[in-house]
Amino acid sequence: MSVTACIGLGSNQGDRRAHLDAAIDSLRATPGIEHLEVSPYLQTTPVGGPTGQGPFLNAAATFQTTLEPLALLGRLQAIEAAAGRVRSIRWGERPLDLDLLLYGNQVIESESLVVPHPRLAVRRFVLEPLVEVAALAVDPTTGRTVQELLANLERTPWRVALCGWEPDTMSAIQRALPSGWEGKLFRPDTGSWPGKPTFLAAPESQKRNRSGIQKFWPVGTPIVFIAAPDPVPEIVAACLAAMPLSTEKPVESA
Ligand code: A4P
Ligand code: MG
Repeated sequence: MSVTACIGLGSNQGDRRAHLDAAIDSLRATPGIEHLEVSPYLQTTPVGGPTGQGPFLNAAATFQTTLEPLALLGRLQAIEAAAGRVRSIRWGERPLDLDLLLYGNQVIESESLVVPHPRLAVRRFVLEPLVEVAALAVDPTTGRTVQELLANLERTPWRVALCGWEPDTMSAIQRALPSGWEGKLFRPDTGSWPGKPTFLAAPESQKRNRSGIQKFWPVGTPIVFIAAPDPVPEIVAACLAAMPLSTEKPVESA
């Protein structure tokens, strides 16, 4: 059966345009990949990783594929290797990075593959090209379309509600907040935040809490930070992953 997949492409080493062009050619020539559409290439400032890296050229592509997710990842990694990619420093310079962003509406969490890509929702350098080829594709972990995720990056969250009961939990979450955020304590057992939805705040499993985050993350309203007492680190990570922390802007289009 054929599935619509979306990938992100990036290069900040060597002849960046040639690396992206070659990757697109290799994908088009791959059996089991059809109807490939590619976005314009955007020059972007590096996010994370060692300082002193050159700017990236980023792009996105969407296609129909009959390859299973792991087979597709293997193909992407083979194309990266052919471009001379050697994995050393995380987020270091690379001639070619190919990330599987979306694979239909599947949620995959295995050791070697996490789909949707865990940082999809917070990365302008991914969403900006992706919106050009897959504006209406839905991220199954948030239920939001790519264009909604991108619009979400334009909003500056102005308030964060911390839910929970145990002081340790509260301080762990407060420590995890990026600087410049206003964190307020919200006690789900004593009332709701004015103008905010009522929270799902029971100390349920992580999955349940993730769906709570998604449910109470309406597009166009301030972000609500939801956490319950356990397991704290996973929930904090899930919350952070759902929030638009990215402020990076492309420096120019190329
Ligand atoms: N892996 C798990 N899920 C996936 C997936 N959905 N797609 C595993 C691809 N790979 C996935 O990836 C590390 C491991 O992740 C792989 O072995 C694979 O099994 P990697 O490509 O070796 O390492 P990486 O790319 O350095 O790490 P990562 O975590 O994928 O980095 P990101 O989050 O993709 O960030 N700034 C700008 N402006 N433009 C960029 O393109 N890219 C990064 C990389 C950082 N900053 C950037 C850019
Ligand atoms: Mg990668």
